[in-house]
Amino acid sequence: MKLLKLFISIITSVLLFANVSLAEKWDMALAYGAGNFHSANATEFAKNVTEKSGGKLTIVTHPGGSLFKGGEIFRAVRTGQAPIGERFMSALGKEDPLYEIDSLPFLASSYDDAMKLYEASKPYIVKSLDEKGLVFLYAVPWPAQGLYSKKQIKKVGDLNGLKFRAYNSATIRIAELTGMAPTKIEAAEISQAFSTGAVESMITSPTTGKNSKIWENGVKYFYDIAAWFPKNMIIANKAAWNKLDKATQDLVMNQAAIAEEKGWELSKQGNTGDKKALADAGMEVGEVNSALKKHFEKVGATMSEEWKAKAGDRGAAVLSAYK
Ligand code: PCA
Repeated sequence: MKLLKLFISIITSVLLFANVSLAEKWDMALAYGAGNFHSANATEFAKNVTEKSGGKLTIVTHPGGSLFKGGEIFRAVRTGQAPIGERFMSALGKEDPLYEIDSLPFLASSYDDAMKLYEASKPYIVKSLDEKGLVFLYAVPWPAQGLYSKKQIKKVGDLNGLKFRAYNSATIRIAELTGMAPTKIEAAEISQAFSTGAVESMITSPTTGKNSKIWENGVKYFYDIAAWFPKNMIIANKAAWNKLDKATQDLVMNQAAIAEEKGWELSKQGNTGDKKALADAGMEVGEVNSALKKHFEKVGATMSEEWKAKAGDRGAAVLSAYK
């Protein structure tokens, strides 16, 4: 009898221990506000994984940079301070120029091309992340990037000297090549930067303009140049990943694929809906004239050459797979 009791107690502790070690909780770092479609989509992904994992993995999202700011998320996930997070891929050019491919102006200026470019670059990006101890889960583009300005832009010279809000090296380079004065500012600080007069123009999606109620900060013009479709990517720390059993890893990957498809769809909806929202709020939404368009295309061509020189053989391989 004594032996039986001992046996039961050992089995119970082993089971309890096993249960504890199998139940993981992941805090997910998101840079953009809770109302943004990327954050909403990630929250849905987290909820689905949590519900379907049978208690093995709980993912809790922290939008709006509340756990880590956008600029800190890549390192936080890499070092395991956050097991999972979302990062704007093309801000990571210093880590690997391949991550910048979706911010090269006019390389892909439709959703179909953006998807082709994604497919061509994905194997290299997944491998590069893997080498840094990261597991790639999914990526979703922002709507087409357009030019916002407080002043009307009628000719190339109107860009000269404009205080320009940049979000990565590519947008800084565009500013340099068009005579604007760039300052890097996180999406969360856009409204403040425009209202204080720190900046007066930027290139970003209709979504980010809408989310920051940009019309309330003196910005009157949106030029739909559809220059590129930059992506956010969701990455996990590999050590955290390796703690999950195979079934849970499969579940996460399946839900990631579902979230990716939904995210692209939401992005497409935002690409039309959010432009309409800018117009409804009283902004002038239109195109740039052909001289300006040519000017931006020239800038894009210069940047492509510069990028090719940085990205070497892997860059060339992606571009030839894309074309
Ligand atoms: N919004 C983000 C990145 C690209 C976009 O459309 C931003 O402006 O920071």
